[in-house]
Amino acid sequence: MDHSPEEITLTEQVKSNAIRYGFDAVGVVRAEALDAVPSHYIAHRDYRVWSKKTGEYMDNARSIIILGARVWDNLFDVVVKVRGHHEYPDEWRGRLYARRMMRFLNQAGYRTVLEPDLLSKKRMAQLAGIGCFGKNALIVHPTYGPWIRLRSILTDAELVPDAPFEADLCRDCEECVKACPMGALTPYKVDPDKCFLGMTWEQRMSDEHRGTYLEHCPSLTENTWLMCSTCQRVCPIGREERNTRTGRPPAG
Ligand code: B12
Ligand code: SF4
Ligand code: SF4
Repeated sequence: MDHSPEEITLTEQVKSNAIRYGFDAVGVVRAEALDAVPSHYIAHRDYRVWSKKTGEYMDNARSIIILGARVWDNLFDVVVKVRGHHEYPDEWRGRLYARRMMRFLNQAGYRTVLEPDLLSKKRMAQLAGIGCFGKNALIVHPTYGPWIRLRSILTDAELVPDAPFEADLCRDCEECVKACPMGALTPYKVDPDKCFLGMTWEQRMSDEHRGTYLEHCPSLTENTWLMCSTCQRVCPIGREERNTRTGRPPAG
């Protein structure tokens, strides 16, 4: 499909702004291309539903901007207990960056929907060329490995789409599958009933799992702890890049 000079310029602006606003990766998918993927079942702790189509979030949606933010520190995998429910500070960060992008598009006259949650972000990221679908069932970026978190914006702006990511970066590696303490991974698939993240608190703290759970999801303060990231830690892709952020130098 041919794109007008205005669409090409707008896409370039969206991409350079994404980096300026705080993201580390950005890609574009046509709404039509995502809708062409058959719906799938989403099994989450809090809901079990079928994925939706873009039209259920916006009339005449044209494009999806998928945005990746690197997670190079344990801080980004923190969960906070807030008045009986759980919140994820890294999500606050990603949404803050994404709102900057929405403001830019809204001021240019386009409509936007932040985080249409029942559209597959992993599928968007693969279709937008951000990375491959790994054996850990996560998107693996060629430089950052699985250490990115995804945010998305649906818009009626016509943008130039990226080419899908076709290569399989995993090849014959299976480190994540072997490392999962719950046996939740088979290549390219996670069993949400076995993964710690998909379990209820009661299941995690049962006599059967408590010890392993506390080892892989250690507490930080009275109300915060880390999500399990064992299947990401063993991944050779992006490990070096993660280690380049060294933090504060030692005193003296
Ligand atoms: C539900 C959910 C879970 C469930 C798992 C359900 C599942 N089967 O994926 C639970 C609670 C267990 C979970 C755990 C985690 N999650 Co989660 N989760 C989600 C959520 C909300 C929906 C995912 C979903 O729809 N799953 C259902 C499956 C069937 O859908 P899907 O995998 O997207 O569907 C497509 C692919 O499976 C594809 N496909 C299937 N096989 C293959 C094979 C190949 C080769 C290809 C190309 C494609 C392909 O086809 C499907 C249709 O298009 C997304 C956010 C979102 N709204 O998308 C985050 C999300 C996927 N989670 C994420 C993360 C980081 C995690 C955790 C690491 C926890 C954490 N620290 O946040 C763990 C990792 C567990 C693991 N190894 O997968 C990130 C992934 C980032 C990345 N790099 O990919 C997301 C995108 C959240 C975010 N905003 O960044 N999660
Ligand atoms: S997050 Fe932990 S429990 Fe879940 S699949 Fe990865 S290693 Fe297994
Ligand atoms: S650990 Fe190996 S198999 Fe798993 S996602 Fe990384 S490269 Fe792929």
